[in-house]
Amino acid sequence: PVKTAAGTKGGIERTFIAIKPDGVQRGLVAEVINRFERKGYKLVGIKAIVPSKELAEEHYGDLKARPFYKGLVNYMTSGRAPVIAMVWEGPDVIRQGRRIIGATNPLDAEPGSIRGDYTISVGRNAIHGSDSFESATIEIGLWFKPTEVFDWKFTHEEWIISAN
Ligand code: IDP
Ligand code: MG
Repeated sequence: PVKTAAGTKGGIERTFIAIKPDGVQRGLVAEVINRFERKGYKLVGIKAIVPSKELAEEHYGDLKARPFYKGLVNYMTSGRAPVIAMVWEGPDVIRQGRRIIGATNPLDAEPGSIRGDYTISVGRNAIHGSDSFESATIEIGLWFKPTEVFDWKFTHEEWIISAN
């Protein structure tokens, strides 16, 4: 396939997707992976991790001033279930990933999206996805070492991504 620059429409991108502890408790790991996999996106990194307070605080650094920030960090770091951290790759995967996930508040999320189908509460919305090329780059770097992200090709890539 032609490699359009990441961050431009149709470009091959990588995004950070994380199943939050409530999503793991709810048994949604396979369901989330299936929705990205069946679309044609490529899993290039995955691990279970209980994030440190520092990692969770940095990940959600832009929300520091919000009243729910402390609860959000506690929810991510409690260890009552790990976070399933993933990197997914493919054309427009950052924006498409947000569509697959659905709106932040599950009550606004479309049926057919993960949050729309499985969740009710904004404080228990099961999944995270990077919201821009910039945040995807930062978040992948925060959660993954370079050696934990893999360059690989589908043997049938030409049947998923056309050159034009
Ligand atoms: P996003 O996850 O859709 O990108 P953000 O606005 O970046 O949404 O918020 C990050 C996370 O913070 C949300 O997914 C949710 O878990 C939590 N959050 C956002 N707003 C609220 C709220 O009003 N109450 C409780 N938690 C919230
Ligand atoms: Mg966000």
